[in-house]
Amino acid sequence: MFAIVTGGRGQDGQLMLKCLRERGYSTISIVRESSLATGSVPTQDFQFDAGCHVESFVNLYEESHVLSFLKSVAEKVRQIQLSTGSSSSQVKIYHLMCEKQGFLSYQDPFLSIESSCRTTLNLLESIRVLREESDCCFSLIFSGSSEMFGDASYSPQNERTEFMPKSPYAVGKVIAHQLCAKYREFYDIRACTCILYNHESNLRPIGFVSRKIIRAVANYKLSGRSEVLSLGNLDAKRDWSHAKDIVEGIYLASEYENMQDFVLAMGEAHTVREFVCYAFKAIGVNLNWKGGGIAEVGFHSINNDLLVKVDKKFFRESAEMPSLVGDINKASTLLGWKKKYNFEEMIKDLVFKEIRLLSSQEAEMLKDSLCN
Ligand code: F7E
Repeated sequence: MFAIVTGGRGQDGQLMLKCLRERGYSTISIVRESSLATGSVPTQDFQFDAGCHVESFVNLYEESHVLSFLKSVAEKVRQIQLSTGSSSSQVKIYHLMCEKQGFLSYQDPFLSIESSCRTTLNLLESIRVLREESDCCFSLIFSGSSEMFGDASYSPQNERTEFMPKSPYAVGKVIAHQLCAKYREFYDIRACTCILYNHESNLRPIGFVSRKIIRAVANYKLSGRSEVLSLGNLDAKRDWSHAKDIVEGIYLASEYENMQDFVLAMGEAHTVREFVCYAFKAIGVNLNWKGGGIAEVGFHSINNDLLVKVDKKFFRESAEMPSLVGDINKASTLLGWKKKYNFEEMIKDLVFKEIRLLSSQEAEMLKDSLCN
């Protein structure tokens, strides 16, 4: 079993690679040229054997690069088949990379749109060309976003809900999604989109509100000192899931014989304020809220430490997405997808992991300072 994962250094890429390796896949992780580990080889020269995991760079924006990369993968799969007698010639491509997400896509709309559309089209076209030339059967699983629904007039959204994208990022995702659907219908290529709502883990950068909150809570637990957590709109609502559950859903979608698009979400929306409350609750702290709007603050209910405040600079104003909720009936019914974490369990898991992460970093730093 073979798989290629684009965006291999991102949250979803890392979790997808782990999920695939645990299931015995040989994997190729496509990463940015700048994040290649020292000693990595250019893609066309990579050694790819059964059970191996390689990391490489492919210029996904260049059609000829994508084609020659997939050609060399098909050839290596053929060699592995010959040498091991294996009959598997399927290669799944999990296309998870993206640049300039959400409202940040206004900073570089070309990059944001190209990173979805051009790369997806290059992969689809290469798959189409290679289908005539090789026995290798590629399938493509594209990661869409709830932001494709943008200003949806009703919730929950499902696979048939009209798209009303609000940002260049979301426009790019809609186009790439439709390309996958068209190639599936017109050329009978195995391609689908998983429409992903917010999904979090400790691999998220601090720029995401989930990681910002859990980092602050973990710091508070470890240091006991209150560094006030400054947030934007506490009333903003999101449909948050654990990223591990979402990756499991993507995997099940990729296994589904008759490829189709799936919405993957928790199926309920919560405010940023609720997220903060559950995060502090995980370390045994209840919050008392005072004031409202920009003046709202959250205090430790027992010792009165000031723990949370609102800062206008984190508001998105007109770029804010409305509250969206995913309808996961199709994924639950057809894929048998079941989530391990509810909203509270997800936050607990993230907070405890963050505490372990910070404690081990502190232990490392202490060790370093003793050695120096
Ligand atoms: O914001 C509010 C903020 O930055 C969540 C991406 O994966 O999901 C992700 O995008 C909410 C927003 O994620 C702060 O206004 C309040 O309403 O964690 P986020 P996102 O923008 O929803 C979608 C589905 C994607 O497709 C994207 O690629 O939290 N919020 N206070 C804050 N947000 C941040 N970042 N920081 C704050 O202080």
